[in-house]
Amino acid sequence: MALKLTITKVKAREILDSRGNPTVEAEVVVETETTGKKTVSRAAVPSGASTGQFEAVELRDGGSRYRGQGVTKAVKNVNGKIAKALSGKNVLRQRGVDERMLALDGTANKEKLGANATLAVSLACAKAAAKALKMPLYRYLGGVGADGVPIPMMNILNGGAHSDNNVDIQEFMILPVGAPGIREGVRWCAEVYQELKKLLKSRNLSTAVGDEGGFAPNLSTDEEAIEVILEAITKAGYTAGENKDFMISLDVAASEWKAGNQSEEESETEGNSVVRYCLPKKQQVYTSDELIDHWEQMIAKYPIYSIEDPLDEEDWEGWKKLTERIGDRVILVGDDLFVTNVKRLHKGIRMGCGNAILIKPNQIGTLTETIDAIRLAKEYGYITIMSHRSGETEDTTIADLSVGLGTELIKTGAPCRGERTAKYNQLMRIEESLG
Ligand code: 2PG
Ligand code: MG
Repeated sequence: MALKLTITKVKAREILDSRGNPTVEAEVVVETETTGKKTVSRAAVPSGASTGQFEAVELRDGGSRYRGQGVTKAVKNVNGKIAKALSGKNVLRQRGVDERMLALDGTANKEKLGANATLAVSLACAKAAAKALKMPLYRYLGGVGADGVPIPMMNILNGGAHSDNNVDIQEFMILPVGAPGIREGVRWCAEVYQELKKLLKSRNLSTAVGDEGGFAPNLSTDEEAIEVILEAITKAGYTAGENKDFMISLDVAASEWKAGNQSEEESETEGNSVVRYCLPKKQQVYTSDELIDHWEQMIAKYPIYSIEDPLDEEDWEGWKKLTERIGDRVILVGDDLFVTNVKRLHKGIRMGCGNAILIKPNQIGTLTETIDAIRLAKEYGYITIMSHRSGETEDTTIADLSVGLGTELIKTGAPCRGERTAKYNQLMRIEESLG
């Protein structure tokens, strides 16, 4: 007889995220048919600041309560429609559960139910299934395939929409590529982080932190951020470069830099990309082609492992050119470009845009669709990176997803702020249990 874990209750509530904004937490109760034993699990969803235009809809209430950010509508959707639709379903059929929610919503971007409502339930279902089977979530998701822990990308200097300083690039990350595992990797990163704090202090620069726990000082150029991080790596006793201890990664979040289209005259030259960029803080202007040159110069100058969203989410032609130009030397990560969406990833694969995808479950709204995006990426040799959002909760599910679904990397902020360290701490526990 097939095992059945019946969903007997689905319930949501409004809780706070790390920026003090409300978000959705869902609770799912399942009953093991053979024993009648009940298992409860919960999951909370995060929220972005530099949100991609093509992400699934995060349903917010509007009005004056919580300055319009309330999620009572999404909570109501879980407690009403979703609870009713899932009642009695077998939680082990994750795809069936998620497809039921997709059908109930009926829109392409989940605007009716809200991706915050669907994802909270979807993840809580997976966690309930794993718990009822007495398995860690990563093992339930990955089976015997879950046998490694990803390399962390720690965002130790924040700019862009994540901080109030004058730095335009959103994230400067360090990757302990030479570390023998996550425990050592976390230690190396934390040591560099503390060294960076000391360095900034000695230069009378701010050591206050941004949304993701990285420092957010004012600097004269964005390149200075890389220089000071490289100095901190050296001061901490490590080396930076290919086949060394550390590499650097950037998240440009260039969709935030888009400044409108070029005039017809400007775009007349064949092959010219039509997107124009303006760095919001420094007010520096680039065409797409100039920005492509800029990234080529940057990777020649610094030990850069990857650049995320180096161009706008609609600058497909620019992405194609950039990938042709430097895709053999650096990882080019689509975040706002792909939004964890197989349709957009398919387009990127077809056109030759990027060679890696950032995986944010709340960009798409269900676990099943997240798994589909990872599968497609892997099929075409794209690197996969599990990711947090700038507004997070203490929920550590993405740590298990990264191991269970086998993403090569994970980015979940600095080794600072509880909602960030919770994920790294969970990865260290998982590494220990993998033996
Ligand atoms: C990003 C993320 C996470 P946000 O751009 O990659 O670091 O930021 O959640 O604000 O979209
Ligand atoms: Mg990003």
